[in-house]
Amino acid sequence: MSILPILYSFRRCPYAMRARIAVAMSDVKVELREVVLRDKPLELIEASAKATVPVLVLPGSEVLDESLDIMRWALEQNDPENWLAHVDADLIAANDGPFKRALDRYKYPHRYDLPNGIEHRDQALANISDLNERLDDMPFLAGDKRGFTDIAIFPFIRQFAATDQGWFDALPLPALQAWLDGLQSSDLFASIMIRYPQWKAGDPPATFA
Ligand SMILES: N[C@@H](CCC(=O)N[C@@H](CS)C(=O)NCC(=O)O)C(=O)O
Repeated sequence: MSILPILYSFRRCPYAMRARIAVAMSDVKVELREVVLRDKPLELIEASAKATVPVLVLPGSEVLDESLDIMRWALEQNDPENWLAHVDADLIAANDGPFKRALDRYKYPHRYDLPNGIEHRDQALANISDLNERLDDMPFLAGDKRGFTDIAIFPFIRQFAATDQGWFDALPLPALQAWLDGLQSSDLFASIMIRYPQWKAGDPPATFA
């Protein structure tokens, strides 16, 4: 058995991004196994039958298969920027629930038999306008410094922005745009977006963080 915790991840998944960011911030060493979603390894499915990413398998075989739990687990080991003091559960629930639902339909309307995603784009816009209002008053979503809430939410806003970057950039939401720019151009974000080849059983462990 590996002595390091094993993190099953997919580079472009926003849930996996927030888990990797928290793990990187905590500086806890893990073995990273890059998953291709259409070709999931048996080891992932055996660890967690729902087989979403991210999944963290701890030595001793406890399994965390929710990204927010992985973030908490990492930061409970080491939380140098005190991120756990800035958890706004309601805001994160609004992101993971209605916003994510609208984002999926905006980005992939054909998967939902929709002619286009405009209606859902505009629903999502109501949510990000609320975030912009909050960011008019303070630089981050739950205080003066980046924290758990920002990290949990921004990978999804990034995906929303990238769906039609020109449209997003033209929105009159300067506080939100500046917040997103700052987080996605950070060294921390660059460090978790390094590419790994697809993991196969028998590969030497790829360490992360
Ligand atoms: N609630 C889960 C959601 C994770 C999730 O849905 N991840 C997507 C990728 S972004 C996934 O693995 N989907 C399964 C699939 O596409 O087969 C979490 O927070 O970790």
